[in-house]
Amino acid sequence: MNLLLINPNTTASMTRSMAEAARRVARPDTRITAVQPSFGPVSIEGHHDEVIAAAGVLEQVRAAGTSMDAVILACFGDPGLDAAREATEAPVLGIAEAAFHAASFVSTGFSVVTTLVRTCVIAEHLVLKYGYERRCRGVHGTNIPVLALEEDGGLACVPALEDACRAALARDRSGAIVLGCGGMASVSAELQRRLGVPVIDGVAAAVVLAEALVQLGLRTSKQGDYATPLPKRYLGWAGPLGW
Ligand code: 5HY
Repeated sequence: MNLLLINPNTTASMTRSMAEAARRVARPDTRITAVQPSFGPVSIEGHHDEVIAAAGVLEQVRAAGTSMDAVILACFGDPGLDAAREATEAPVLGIAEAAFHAASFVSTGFSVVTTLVRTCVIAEHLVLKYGYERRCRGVHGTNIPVLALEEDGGLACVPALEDACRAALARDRSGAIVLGCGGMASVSAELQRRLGVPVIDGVAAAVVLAEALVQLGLRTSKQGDYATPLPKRYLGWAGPLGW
């Protein structure tokens, strides 16, 4: 199968490191194409970044056309997820939603450990949107900037992440950790080794869940709100995103 991994920010090295994490868990016959938008923020750390990144997601979904069997949005805010599902029949998975699903299979309650404290509300909104308020026991920021995770594979951030995870597990009495950034994919195995509890990386979770949906022959419904957008002109720089 053909899997499109979209990094909604515009940092190519982060696209590459998430593609590596995806290929580590993908089936041998899964071909992963990793892309990022031609415009937008180098990292997504707030509402303003997210809105522009969502348009970048739509640019890449439209560019892929019908060539992909599934699409992954590799940013923990799942920017543009619903709009992307309108734009294609292929299943579209956000790494936050995928991680919440995976965590709920292995724990009665999980904690999210993420980057800047200011982004915690974005994760909390997704917990409510996806109906995980009874399983997510807390969202915790570390004030580690997204791009700090790009330096030497994020290893320098592991001690601070480990401390934040231990504090979250104790405070929330939770049984698993969901990592709140695609850039943490490269350190999830090391954190799980150190913590001894399930540590869920949304990039890996989204890959295997996407493969499962394709294997089940499931595609995004075109009945109702995920129906293809109505024919409409978009003006200005958004012109190419019109229908
Ligand atoms: C992410 N930002 O996964 C989110 C993490 C965050 O550029 N990739 C980003 O802080 O919300």
